[in-house]
Amino acid sequence: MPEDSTEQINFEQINKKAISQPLVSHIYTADPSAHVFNGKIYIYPSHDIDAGIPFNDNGDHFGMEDYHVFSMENINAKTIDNGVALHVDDVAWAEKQMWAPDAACKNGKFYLYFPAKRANGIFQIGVAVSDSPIGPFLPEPEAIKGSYSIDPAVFEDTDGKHYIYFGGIWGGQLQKYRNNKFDANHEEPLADEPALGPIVALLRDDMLEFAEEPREIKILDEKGKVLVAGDNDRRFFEASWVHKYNDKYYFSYSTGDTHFICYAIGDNPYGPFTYQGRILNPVVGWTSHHSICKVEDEWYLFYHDSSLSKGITHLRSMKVTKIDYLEDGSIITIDPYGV
Ligand code: FUB
Repeated sequence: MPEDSTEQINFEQINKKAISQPLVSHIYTADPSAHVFNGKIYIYPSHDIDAGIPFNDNGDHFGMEDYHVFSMENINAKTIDNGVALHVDDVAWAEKQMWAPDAACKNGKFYLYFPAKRANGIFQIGVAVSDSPIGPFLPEPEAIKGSYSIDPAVFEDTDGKHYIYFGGIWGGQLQKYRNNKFDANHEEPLADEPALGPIVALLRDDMLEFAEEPREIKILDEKGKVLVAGDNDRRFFEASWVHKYNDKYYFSYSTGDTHFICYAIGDNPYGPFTYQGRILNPVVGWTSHHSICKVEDEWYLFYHDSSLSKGITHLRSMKVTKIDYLEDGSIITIDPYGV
C-alpha cells in the first residue's frame, strides 16, 4: 500500500464537506462490521494504532493488537466503547496484525471472527466465543481449520444458516492460494485473466469450523464473464460483505487500489454475483472497508476514513451514513464528501 497522503490537502475543508463525522474520536477505529443483536446496534471494528512500522505494500503498518466492541442504543445515539474484547496476547496461535473482524450470534452465544498473522507470517482466521455481544471473547486454541487470508464477514441467511466470506489480495495474501492450497510462488493472475474471487464457506452448526471446503466466488460483468484481474475499478480486492435485500443477495467489497466500495447481486449465498456499480466513492486514506446493516426500517453503510488523523492511512475512524435504494434494487452511489 502506498504512503499516506498528508500533503496539500485541506482537511478543515474536507471535514466540513464530509457527509458524516467519526462515531468516536478517543481511539482510531476501522473496518466497522455492524449488526443489530437483540434490538441494539453493535459495531466490531479494527482498533487502529501507530505500531511504528514503516509503510509498505503489504500493509505491515497496520499493526493492530486488540479489538474493542462498540454499541449504540439507536442510530442517532452516542457510540459507547465497551473496552477490550480480545487481545492478540490471549490468542495462542496468533502473533500480530489483528485486522478486520466480524461477529455473529447464534442460540444466545456470540462469535467474533478475526484474521491475524501466525509467527510464520501467514494469515489465518480465528474465532472467539462469548455469552455477551461485547465480550470478553474466549479464543479457540487454534485457527479455523483450512482458513486463510483476511477480512472474515459472516452472513446469516433467512433460513438460519451462517456463511463466512473472506479473502484479500496483496497484504491479505489471497494471491498465494489456488483451490485453497498455499504456494509461495503464486501471484495475482495476469491482467486479461479472471481475477481472484473472494472465498465462501458454510459454517458448521457450532460456528467454530467450516462445514465444507471453501469455494471461490465468481463476480461477473454485464455479459456474464468473470471480471478480469486488470479491471482494477471493478475487481475484488478485499472487504467482503453480504446482505439480503428483496430476496436478492448483495455481495459488496473494496476494489483496493482504486478505492471504491462496489456491489454485485446474486440469487444465492455462493453467487455468482453480477457487478452492479459503486456504493461508496473513495475516502481520505488508502483503504476503504464497510458493512451494511438494517436498523429498524432503514439501511446504513458503516465505513471509515482517515480524515480525523489528517490522512494517515493506518489511523482511521468509523462513520455511518444512510443507504438509499432505487425501485429496481440498485443502490445510489454515496460521495463521502458531498458532490
Ligand atoms: O484494517 C487492516 C486492513 O485494511 C483490512 O483487513 C482491510 O480490509 C483494510 O481495511
